[in-house]
Amino acid sequence: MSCIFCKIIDGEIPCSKVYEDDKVLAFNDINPVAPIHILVIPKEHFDSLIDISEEQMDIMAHIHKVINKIAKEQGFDKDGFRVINNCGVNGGQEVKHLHYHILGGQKLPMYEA
Ligand code: IU
Repeated sequence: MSCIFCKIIDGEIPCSKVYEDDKVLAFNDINPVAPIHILVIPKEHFDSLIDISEEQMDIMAHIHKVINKIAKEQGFDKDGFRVINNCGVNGGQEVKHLHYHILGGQKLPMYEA
């Protein structure tokens, strides 16, 4: 098993854990680009968003439920935050294990799509 996020899930590689349940893990990004930068990943390995079948979509609702909970715990319900999913080569995805970035703690810069 070569996936680095699977190794983090298995405890082979340590992480700064923010939240965990039977389906997802959330931890602080090792290279934060905002004052708060948390990654939320499913424990089941999916290469990316596009690799989830219709039957497997329940995990997406769960991930969003966890993002909502973490955002409230971080106090982001007051000033807002950003959620990012980079998908595939053109999306700039570097780690091939589905993950959502939660960014907050300051007014985030905009970029042109
Ligand atoms: P991307 O969406 O695949 O580009 O983002 C991958 C993120 O995973 C990136 O922000 C890295 O800093 C982060 N990360 C990490 O937190 N821990 C790791 O061991 C590795 C990458 I590798």
